[in-house]
Amino acid sequence: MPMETVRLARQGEIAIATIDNPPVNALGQALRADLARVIAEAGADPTLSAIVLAAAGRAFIAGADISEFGKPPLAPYLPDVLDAIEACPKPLVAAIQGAALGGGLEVALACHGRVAAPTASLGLPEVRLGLIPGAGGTQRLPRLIGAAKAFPLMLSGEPVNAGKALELGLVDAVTGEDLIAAAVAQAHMLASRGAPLRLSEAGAKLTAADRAAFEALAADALKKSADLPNVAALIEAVRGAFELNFAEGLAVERALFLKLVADPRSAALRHVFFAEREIARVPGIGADVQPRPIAKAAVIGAGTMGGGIAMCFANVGIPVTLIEQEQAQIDNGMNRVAAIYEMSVTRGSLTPEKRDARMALITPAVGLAAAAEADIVIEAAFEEMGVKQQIFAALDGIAKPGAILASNTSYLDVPTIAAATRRPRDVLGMHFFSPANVMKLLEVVRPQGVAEDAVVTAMALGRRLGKVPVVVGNGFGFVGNRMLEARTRATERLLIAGALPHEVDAALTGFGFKMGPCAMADLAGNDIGWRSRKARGKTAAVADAICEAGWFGQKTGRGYFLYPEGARSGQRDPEVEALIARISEEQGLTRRSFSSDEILSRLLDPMVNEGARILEEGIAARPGDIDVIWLNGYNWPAWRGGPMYWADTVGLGAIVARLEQQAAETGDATLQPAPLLRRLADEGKGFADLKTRSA
Ligand code: 3H9
Repeated sequence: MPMETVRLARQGEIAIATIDNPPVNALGQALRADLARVIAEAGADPTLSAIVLAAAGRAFIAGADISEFGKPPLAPYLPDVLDAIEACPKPLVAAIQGAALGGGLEVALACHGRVAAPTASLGLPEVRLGLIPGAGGTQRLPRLIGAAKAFPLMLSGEPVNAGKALELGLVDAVTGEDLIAAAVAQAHMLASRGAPLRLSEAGAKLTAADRAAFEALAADALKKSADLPNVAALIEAVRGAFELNFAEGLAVERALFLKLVADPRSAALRHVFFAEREIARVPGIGADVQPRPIAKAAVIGAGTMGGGIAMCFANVGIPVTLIEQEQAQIDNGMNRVAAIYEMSVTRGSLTPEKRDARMALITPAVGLAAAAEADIVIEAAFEEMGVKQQIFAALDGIAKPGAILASNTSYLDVPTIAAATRRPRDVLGMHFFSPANVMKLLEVVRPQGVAEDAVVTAMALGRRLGKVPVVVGNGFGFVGNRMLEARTRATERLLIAGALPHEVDAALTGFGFKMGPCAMADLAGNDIGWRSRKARGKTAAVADAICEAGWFGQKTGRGYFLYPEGARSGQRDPEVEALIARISEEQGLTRRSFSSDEILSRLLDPMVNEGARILEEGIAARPGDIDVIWLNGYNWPAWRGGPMYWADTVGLGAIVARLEQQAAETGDATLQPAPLLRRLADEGKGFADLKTRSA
C-alpha cells in the first residue's frame, strides 16, 4: 500500500493536516489525491471547526511536480483540488515554513488564512520554466494584493521572504514562535467569524487605479520580452482578473498554462531545472563524503580575475587575503575591486555600509607567506605553466596541512601543476569565468588522484559563493573552452568560405545568444586568442591577420567590427571584409553566400561533436553537465536547453550527416563525427538516452 502523503491529527476542534512528501512536498498525483480526500473528510467532520494545513520537512510545498509535466495530466488536477480547498465550509489556515513556490503558494492562496515562519520564502517562479501559474495564482494573487503588486512577482519569478510577504499582504502574520500554535490560533479566530473569506469572491483590490498601474507594467514587460510567449500569456491571464468572473478567469489561465506546458521552450527549461540539480551528484563520490571547513581564503594574483574571485568570497562574508608580488600591483588590484563596488553603490544595488563591510573582508598582502592561514588558496596568476609550478611549489611549504590548493587555470594541465607539490591529493582546478564576481559558472577540475573530500569541498564552496559548480575532468580547455574553441574554428572556416562577420553574429543572436562570436572576440580582446595560438604553434588566417593589423577589438576601437566613439555595438568594417575576401582568394576558395540556418549548423554542429568527444573521454560526466556549463558560462539561451539538448531536438542523424558533408568539403578531420555521436545516431538515440543517475 502506498504511503499516505498527508497525515491528519487534531488539537481539540482544529484538524492539523500535515503534508509529508519528501524531499520538498512537490504536488504529485498521490499528494493531490490525498490532499483532496483529507480536506473533504475534515470538512465534513461535524466535530471540527477549522483546519490547519502544515507541512513536514524543509519546504512547505515546492510547487507542482515538474517531472509530471510533458506527460498526460493525471486526475485530480491541481486547480480542482484548490477549488475544493477554497470551497471547504470550514476555514483553512496555511502554516508556511520554507519554500511555498508555484503551486505551493497557490495552495496557500486557496486557504482562508496564512501564517508564516521567518524561514518562509514565497513566490510564483513558473515563469522560469516558461510557464505561468496554472492553479489560480493569476486570479487569486491579484485579488489578494492587487495586480500591480502581483504581476511583478509573477513576471520575475523571484520569491520574497517572510517579512516582505507580510508587507505585501501575502501572509496575515509572521511568527518566530511555534508556527503550528500560531496557525491554530488564527484558525480559532477565523472559525469564530463564521463563513471563511474566499479570494475567488474578493474583488476590492481590483480597482481602476490598480488596473492602470498593471497595464503600464504589462506594456513595459511586453516591450522587453516580446519574444517570450509566457509573458504575453501572463498578461492575458492577469487581465482576465479584471475583465472576467473568477471561473472564466481560471479557465483562461488553465488553457494558457496547458499550451505553454506543451511548448518545446518549456520542455527545454524543465530539462535545465533537473540538469542543474543533477550536477550536485558527482559520479563515484558518495553523498556521505563531507566537505572540509572553509573559514578563510587566499587568492593569488590581483588582476581582473583574482580581484573578482576575492570579491566572490567577500560577498558571502568569507575573509580573504589577496596576494601579489609587489606593493604597486596589490594597490592596483585593490583599487580595481574598490571601483567595482563603488559602481554598484552608484547604481543603487549595494549600500555604502555593505561595500565597506565587503572591502574590510579583503586583506591586501605582498608575498605568498600571507597564504599560511587560508583553508583554501586559489591561484589566479599568469597563465603559464612555469609560473604556476613555481607558485604551487612555494605554497607547498607555506599552506597549512589540509588546505585546498586550487588553480584558476583555463587551459593548463592540472596534474602537472599539482606535481610541483608533495600534496597532489589537495590540488585541483577551480575555473571561474570572467567577470568572476558576476558569472555563475565554476568548473571544478578533478584530476586523477585528487582526494574526494577536496572535490566535495570545492563544490560546496562554489555553491556557497552563489556559483553553479560543475565537476569536469582534466583536459585541454576542460569542457566550456574546449567547445568554444570548436566554435571559434567554425567561425574562421565560415568567414573564409564566404560569410561575413555580421552574418555569422546575426545567425547566433537570432538563435538567442546575446552576442555572436565576432562581437564576443572583440569584447574579450582578439589578442588573447592570438597569444594563446602562438604559444601552441597554431594559426587562424583571419583572426591572425586582424591582430597583425593591431585591431584587437573594442579596446582599440576596431576588431572584426568598427567601434566609433560612443557606438553601443560594432559596425561593419569594409577593410575587414576586404581582408577576409583576400584571404579566401589566397586560399583558392570561391566565396559563396550562406543562409542563416546553414551558418548556425556550421557553428553549433562542431560544438556538439566536441561535446560527444568530451563525454567519451569522461571529461564531462553527463550531457546535462555540458548543457549547464554552456548556459551559465557562455550565455546559451536557457529555453534552448543547452548544446547537447539542442542536438537531440535537431536529431543526431541530421548532425552526423551535416558533419560528414563538411568534413568531406573541407578535408578537416576534426569534423568527422565522434564515434559516440555516430553510434547514438545509428541507434536512433539521443544524448538524453545516456543519462544515468550517478552515485
Ligand atoms: C508549478 O507549480 C505550476 C503550478 O502553478 C500549476 C500546476 C497545474 N517538482 O532544489 P533542490 C526536487 S511549477 C519536482 O536540490 P533545495 C529536485 O529535483 C513549479 N521535483 O533542493 C531535487 O531532486 P533530487 C514551481 C522537485 O533545498 C530535490 O527536489 N516551483 C521540485 O536546494 C531537492 O531540490 C518551482 O519552480 C518540483 N517542483 O531547494 C520550485 N522541486 O534530489 C522548484 C524540487 O532528485 N524548486 N524538486 O535531485 C525549487 O526551487 C527548489 O527545489 C526549492 C528547494 C527552493 C524548493
